[in-house]
Amino acid sequence: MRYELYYWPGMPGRGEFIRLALEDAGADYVDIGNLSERQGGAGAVSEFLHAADLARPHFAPPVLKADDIVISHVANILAFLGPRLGLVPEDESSRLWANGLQLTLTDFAAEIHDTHHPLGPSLYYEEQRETAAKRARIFVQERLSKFLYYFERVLATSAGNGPYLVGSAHSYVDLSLFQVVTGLRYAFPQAMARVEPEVPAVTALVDRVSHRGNIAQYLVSKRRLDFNESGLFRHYPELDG
Ligand SMILES: N[C@@H](CCC(=O)N[C@@H](CS)C(=O)NCC(=O)O)C(=O)O
Repeated sequence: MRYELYYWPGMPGRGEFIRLALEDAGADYVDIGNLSERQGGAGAVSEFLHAADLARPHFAPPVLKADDIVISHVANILAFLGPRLGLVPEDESSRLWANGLQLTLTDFAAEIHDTHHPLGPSLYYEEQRETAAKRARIFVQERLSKFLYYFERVLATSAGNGPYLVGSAHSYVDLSLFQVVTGLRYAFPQAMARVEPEVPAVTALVDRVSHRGNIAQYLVSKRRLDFNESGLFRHYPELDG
């Protein structure tokens, strides 16, 4: 099975949550948006989203294609991939728990995005700087620690050699929390330096994930894209109060 990932080129963005699961499991996949121009490249994602013959059009990437199954939304894609890649336990209650945690990360990601785009994605950051400064201040003072303390609390119940978010084994949600914390360290280095000592289990999870065989190799490969100011996690020093 060769999976096809449709996501905007040149940035980790929300596509990275899917890449990490595929990479961790050593799955065969094509990152369509980052193919060379000759191979279809950047325009392929837009073409795919707007194809007139799609019976079920999708609103926004990431979109994953697995033969004739086409899925959008990070949490939905991971709920599909988790069992197939061995990245979630088998029982229904654990799968629903994993999906709930992933949806909390979806909410967290939306709030992180809104620190630099509080008025919406159709305006440039430069057109909403003042509102962004207010929004980011509240995010840094209240929301950042509230979300991280929540995950710390979940990890306090972790069994096994974790810390793990779901039961006593590594899961796709661990990979996504790794990505969120890594992105936050890039976007808000000062705020994270203050909060991280208070969430040692979260930090330990990030460390554990970064040392997993396939992930460690992926992180130093060309497939791992750098954070930048086009993506979800952006570093604007003025927002990192
Ligand atoms: N809830 C969706 C959000 C998808 C999303 O916001 N995608 C962004 C890129 S990261 C996009 O292209 N949005 C286009 C738009 O909102 O108009 C998910 O979790 O995948």
